[in-house]
Amino acid sequence: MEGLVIKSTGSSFGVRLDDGRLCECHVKGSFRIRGIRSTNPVAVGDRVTVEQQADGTNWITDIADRRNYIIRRSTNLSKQSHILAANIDLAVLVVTLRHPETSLTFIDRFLATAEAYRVPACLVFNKTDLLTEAEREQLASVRAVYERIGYRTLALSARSLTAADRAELNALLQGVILFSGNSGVGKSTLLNALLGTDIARTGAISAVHDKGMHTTTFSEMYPLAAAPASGEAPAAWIIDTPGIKGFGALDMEREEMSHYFKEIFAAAKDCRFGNCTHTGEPGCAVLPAVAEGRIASSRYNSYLSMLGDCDESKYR
Ligand SMILES: Nc1nc2c(ncn2[C@@H]2O[C@H](COP(=O)(O)OP(=O)(O)OP(=O)(O)O)[C@@H](O)[C@H]2O)c(=O)[nH]1
Ligand SMILES: [Mg+2]
Ligand SMILES: [Zn+2]
Repeated sequence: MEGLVIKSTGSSFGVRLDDGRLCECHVKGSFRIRGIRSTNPVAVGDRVTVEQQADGTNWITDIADRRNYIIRRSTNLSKQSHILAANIDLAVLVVTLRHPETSLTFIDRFLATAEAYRVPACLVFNKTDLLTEAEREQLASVRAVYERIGYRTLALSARSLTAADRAELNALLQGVILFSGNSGVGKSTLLNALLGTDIARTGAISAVHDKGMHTTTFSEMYPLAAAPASGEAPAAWIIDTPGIKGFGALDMEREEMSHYFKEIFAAAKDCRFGNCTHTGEPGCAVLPAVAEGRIASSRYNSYLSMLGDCDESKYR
């Protein structure tokens, strides 16, 4: 039997078989994807083959080749990595300027990772209802940084979605959509608002730390349109994921890091040396672009911090 992995708790997987039936499956301990050392060999979004044993249990026996996936390497530089989801049409990074505050470095690390894995990404700035007038201006300038690079950005309040927000989201959300971001930014709240039900659990953010409390604990995919058991595949699936703290650079080479920062990559075409890392080489075209404000300094700093990860892992 063939199906789609729609839920992952780490130890078991929810699979929607192609006839519309849902079943709980397990994976043999020895089963590993070639070439990827990850904590989870099977991820939400994977197409799998399922075999039912005589005792009624279901086992995943094969995983189809992935079109793409997003992988997160833990920031503590352990070699372990975790596949957030596979076969993604769009990664939506939900971020908040306040309560909690998403760092620009976090945004850039996420976007660079998405570029590295060729997953289209966009940004949803949530909780705009909590912003002061001054913070709204800050939001506008942060959005402008990303829009100028070519990333689509939306600003909204998931708690009170307007008809215009809904229309914009529905046009954007086609295929398999990954919702990612720090804990407490409102991923599950936005999902519920789109589905019109309180299907995903949400949780208040900590008053003491102004951070989320990791309410969502496993990844799950929700159909945006057709009912899951109707046999007919829905037009869009949204994957709600647990909040993440940070993104470490993957096994990227120093020289290729700038490929994942679109505007740095574009400016680098004019660098004197093909292997320029934009850290002081003569004839570098990126440094003047940063100095003149054509490249945001926050983006350049994020680039440097990811380069730093490469060095650390190399000289360890
Ligand atoms: N004021 C305001 N609060 C919001 C908004 N969206 C979400 N919240 C609140 O933020 C808190 C966290 O929301 P969740 O949806 O649980 O956040 P999450 O991103 O799913 O968090 P994790 O599952 O922990 O990763 C809840 O108390 C929500 O009600 C918003 O637009 N405005
Ligand atoms: Mg959640
Ligand atoms: Zn350069």
